[in-house]
Amino acid sequence: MNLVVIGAQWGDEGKGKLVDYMAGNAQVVVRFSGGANAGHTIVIGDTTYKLHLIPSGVISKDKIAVLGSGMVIDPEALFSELEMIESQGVDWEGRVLISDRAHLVLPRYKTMDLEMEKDRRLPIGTTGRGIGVAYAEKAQREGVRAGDLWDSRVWNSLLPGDREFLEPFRKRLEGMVINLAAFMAKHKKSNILFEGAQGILLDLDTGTYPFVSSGYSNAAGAALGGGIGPRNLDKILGVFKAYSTRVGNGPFPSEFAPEEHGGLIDLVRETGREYGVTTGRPRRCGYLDLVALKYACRTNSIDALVLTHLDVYDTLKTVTLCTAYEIDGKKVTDFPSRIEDLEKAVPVTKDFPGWQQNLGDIKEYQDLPWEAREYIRFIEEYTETPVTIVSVGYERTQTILRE
Ligand code: 2SA
Ligand code: GDP
Ligand code: MG
Repeated sequence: MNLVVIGAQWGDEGKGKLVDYMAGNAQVVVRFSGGANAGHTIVIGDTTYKLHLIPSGVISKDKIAVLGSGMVIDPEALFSELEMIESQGVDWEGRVLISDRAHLVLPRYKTMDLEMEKDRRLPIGTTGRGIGVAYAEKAQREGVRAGDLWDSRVWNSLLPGDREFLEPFRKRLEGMVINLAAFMAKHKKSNILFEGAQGILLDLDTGTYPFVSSGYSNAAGAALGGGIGPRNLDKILGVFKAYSTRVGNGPFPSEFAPEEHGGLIDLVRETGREYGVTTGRPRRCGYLDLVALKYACRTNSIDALVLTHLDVYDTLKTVTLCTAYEIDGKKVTDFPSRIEDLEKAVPVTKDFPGWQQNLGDIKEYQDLPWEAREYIRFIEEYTETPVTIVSVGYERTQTILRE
């Protein structure tokens, strides 16, 4: 079975943790988009792995981890990440493969990214990893793909500086670069897990444009960036948190007001460790936004939702979520495309009684307090999508499977 895991909000929903957990049933894990802007955290016992480019499945010994065609790969960042996981005891040799169609990030893209950001009238708050430039070069048909390192026609057409930078990687990447479509055809009987990056509200097409990243975070990207056709995607899981976060600029209708609930921001940020894995930036925090989550379900064919960070709300007397927006005096439940509307939107909220107990050790769904189950029931009813997995802590073991 081919399973897709995507972020159903603005990223950092806990995709890394879930992919590592689900990798147990897969033989191959394919990251289908993004680059070293992403930060996926996996905690196993005392060890914390912070991955940016390498698929989260790499932590499990016998899995093949593929960097897919939809990715933009900074080769320097890739090798420093491989060294890092190696120093943490992960034996990756022979298990990390790269699509020959994946694009490479050159050092000058990172400089351009930072410079463009300075000149923008509406700064995005990019991670400075050259992501937007790499995808722009790809769209302009000026990009360099991993497989092009051995294409003499392309190689000879590169700028001398770019060739000089890439030269050592021709050797280092040799043996890692594959024809992904052929690989997928060969593995058609395997269970393949497709790992998304960022979240659907940062997707170039379905996100809050222009405050988005430049890859595909939408589930549809799993086919394009993963080397298979769309009918071969069997199941789509959308990961979301019990609340919302966003790093960088752009509209965030359910963002906590600075004075909200005497420190709800601090509680969420500190308990949920809401700091950027790549840049260390504090993440903006807010209520769970069901208008946005329903939009994610609609535009990604999400079969089932995975709720994470429920434990972060353990101490609250009241748990609140957003059910609609009020825009110019009108109630809106369809996620708008206009930034102006999203900025004007006043969240319409609904309160639920808090459970006020620790969820971290609970293993069975029916052992969750009724207040937590009621919160989940409402989310399912609103989004018309079942919540089949609940995460109650950052450890691999703190995961409740419902079915
Ligand atoms: P970019 O660098 O061009 O992709 O930035 C464009 C926008 O996309 C946002 N973005 C992210 N949002 C959440 N998490 C991301 N990964 C890191 C993490 C972020 C970090 O896991 O914490 O460390 O800051 C990620 N990557 C890109 C970005 O903030 C811009 O709003
Ligand atoms: P990703 O980008 O979606 O993989 O998520 P990140 O790794 O950027 O951020 C998620 C953070 O939350 C990481 O620090 C995880 O270890 C942590 N985390 C994941 N699931 C849970 C959970 O259920 N509860 C808590 N408290 N933390 C979690
Ligand atoms: Mg992240």
